[in-house]
Amino acid sequence: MKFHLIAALLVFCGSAVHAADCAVTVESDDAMQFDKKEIVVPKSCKRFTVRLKHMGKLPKAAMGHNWVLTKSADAQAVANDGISAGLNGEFLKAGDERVIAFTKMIGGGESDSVAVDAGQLKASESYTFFCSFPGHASIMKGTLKIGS
Ligand SMILES: [Cu+2]
Repeated sequence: MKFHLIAALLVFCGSAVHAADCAVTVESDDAMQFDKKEIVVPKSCKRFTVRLKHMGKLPKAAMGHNWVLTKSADAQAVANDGISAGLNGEFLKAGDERVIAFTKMIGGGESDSVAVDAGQLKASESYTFFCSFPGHASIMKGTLKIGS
């Protein structure tokens, strides 16, 4: 069992040297900020993993953050429609098809990650990531695009 795990790690590390980095870590805090305004997904990535970390101390009921990806044209409406879903509903309308990917809502000291199906993203489209906690999206937002 142990041998297989080590072998798998070696294969993973070996290929990672040549492959594009198909993951990013986004940090958030008690000051309602993401540490990134732009994320570029390498064109060669089929899956792109976003890890969201909350570096603050406040609980999610007071300063919750999530990472939601939509087309830029949909971002504001998705944020508005999510308010009535409440904290238990991740501040996202249930089954909202405009949402491409999202992490759960987290509080201080917590983290979550989500794998984005990068194959469905278009280089010609404008994508926006944001936090859907009420009032946060106006500050906690950025753009995501496909790299060359
Ligand atoms: Cu937030």
